[in-house]
Amino acid sequence: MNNTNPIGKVAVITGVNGQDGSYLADMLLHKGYDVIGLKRRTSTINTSRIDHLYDHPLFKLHHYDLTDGSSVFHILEKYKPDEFYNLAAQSHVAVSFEIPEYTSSGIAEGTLKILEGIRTISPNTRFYQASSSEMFGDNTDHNDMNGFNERSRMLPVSPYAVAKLHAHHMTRTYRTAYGLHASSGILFNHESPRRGETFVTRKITIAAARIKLGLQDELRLGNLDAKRDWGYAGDYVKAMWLMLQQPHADDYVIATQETYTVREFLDVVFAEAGLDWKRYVVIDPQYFRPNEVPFLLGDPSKAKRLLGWQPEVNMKLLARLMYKSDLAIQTKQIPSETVIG
Ligand code: NAP
Ligand code: G4F
Repeated sequence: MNNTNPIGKVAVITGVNGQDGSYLADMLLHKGYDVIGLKRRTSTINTSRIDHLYDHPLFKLHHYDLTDGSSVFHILEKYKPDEFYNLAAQSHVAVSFEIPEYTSSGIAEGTLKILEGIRTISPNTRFYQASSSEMFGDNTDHNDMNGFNERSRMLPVSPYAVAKLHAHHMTRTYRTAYGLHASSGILFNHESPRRGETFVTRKITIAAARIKLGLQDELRLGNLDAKRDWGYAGDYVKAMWLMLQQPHADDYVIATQETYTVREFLDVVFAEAGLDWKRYVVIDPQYFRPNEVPFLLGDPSKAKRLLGWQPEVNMKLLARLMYKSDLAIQTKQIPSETVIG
């Protein structure tokens, strides 16, 4: 497509300005791909995660919306990409209870529109679907001692998770019915300094940094007992790419196989800050959800065996690196003479 493209491969990424989209774009550009990033139109600019890519000769940005099938058809016609990564979603579980129809149609029907487009316009395009560990839902009566795997029961308990399960099965259906190279990554929670600011990890690391700097004096949170298998987004985008390099498409769990409570995440971050979180955290009922997923632990054995993938960053390292990043960001926002501690 581009004379300067060293490997002659084209990848499309929906949700390119999101956390994962930005890491995946960085990685694919580094490998020499032409990257076609798709983002929705917003009234204010929200491209901070990809601003560093604007002048990259292999990077192009187009407007698109999950709810607009014509936009994806045009992209498929124009580029006939080698790989298509579907990362766009209203990805906040709690918000999905407030806007269930929008969340659901974007994820479920939006994914179907892409699969139909690939089937009819560009059937050799390899497809990646961003499936989620949230699909396992409230599954605690099932004793998957090593964690949930690709065959574990799925019992989603949020509009977000139900829609993701729809898209997950649709991806498998297009694989088996039409022979598309369509894979799903069942990714457990993954975080980074680029994580959205309303997810619990980033909310905690920003608050700890601001409390340390005297800019904030409390942190309002919901359920501290929920357990999550938290990994690093930079590790997880490598798994997405590996899935599309396999001779056959399939589904893979991507996780660290370690689980911690929100409380334990607080312990690590506030210890790094030299603070006691119990002095600052206020439990606020507004952050409890109509349904909760109490426990997530993933078993990534299949990905280790078949993709050669394994995580390099564990929760404790991740929490510390996110805190340090937020401390640096928050420090820049105040005059240096007022910094304390
Ligand atoms: P994220 O930071 O919230 O990014 C989501 C992206 O989707 C953003 O670019 C967002 O655009 C875009 N988007 C939302 N609604 C859209 C619409 N109607 N049309 C087009 N684009 C839309 O999420 P992430 O953490 O990178 O996650 C990437 C994908 O993996 C998501 O599908 C998520 O559900 C899934 N996933 C994430 C995790 C995790 O722990 N991070 C785990 C499992 C699965 P705006 O910036 O304009 O909102
Ligand atoms: O950070 P969270 O909002 O992530 P959640 O709900 O696990 O979803 C994330 O991971 C999924 C994969 O399993 C993705 F599919 C999804 O797109 C998203 O990336 O909440 C984590 C836990 C929950 O149990 C929540 O109830 O933290 C608890 N929590 C407690 N206080 C809070 C808060 N969560 C948020 N967002 N804000 C709070 O104040």
